[in-house]
Amino acid sequence: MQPNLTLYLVTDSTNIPEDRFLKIIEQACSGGVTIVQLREKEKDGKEYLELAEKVKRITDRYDIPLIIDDRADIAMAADASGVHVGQSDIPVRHVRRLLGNEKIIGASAKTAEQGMTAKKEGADYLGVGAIYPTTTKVITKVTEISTLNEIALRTELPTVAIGGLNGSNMHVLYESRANGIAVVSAIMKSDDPQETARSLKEQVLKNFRSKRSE
Ligand code: TZP
Ligand code: MG
Repeated sequence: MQPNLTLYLVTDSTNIPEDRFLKIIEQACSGGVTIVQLREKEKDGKEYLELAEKVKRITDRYDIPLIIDDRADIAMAADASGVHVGQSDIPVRHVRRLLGNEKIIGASAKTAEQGMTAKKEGADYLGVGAIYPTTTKVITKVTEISTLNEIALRTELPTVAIGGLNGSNMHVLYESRANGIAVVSAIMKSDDPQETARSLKEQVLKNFRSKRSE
């Protein structure tokens, strides 16, 4: 299933009380994010699942797909819309076998080869980055926009750009083949997540090449 990647919120609950965390997600949904990924690196299964269920109650109300980072088991138990895997996670073909064809599977790709492998194994979309250095806890390196374009062109999969992106720097992607942007800090650390989501989405819809031809 191909999701709408226009504005992709990737969560980070580090140092945020749970009620505030859920409120930020709610506000981001009401501001217009098109897809949400719950990304938890420290939680045990039980805690991860309980949080996934709480987040899904919110995303369901807005009819927004909820993707679970790394964990097919959590996604299945919470009946989430899909899973996102990186290069060191369970390979896409296994996740596809576990989740079936109706669910969304995203994969991180830094090269066209990685993108082609993910496509062959059943990925629906690709995450490409980091476009800019990021302060979010992640092991990554900067990926050129020319590489993103090559990945999108060769795989013909929808592609979302990630890494250090915000309203002031996403212009570097206007002429790229990206279908949207994925952000953590821009929304999670915003004083007004609803307004930030609204304006980021408007900026993508107005300026991205993929949106002009859609
Ligand atoms: N993968 C590549 S960069 C990144 C991930 C998960 C983090 C992006 O976070 P931010 O705060 O939008 O830079
Ligand atoms: Mg991962």
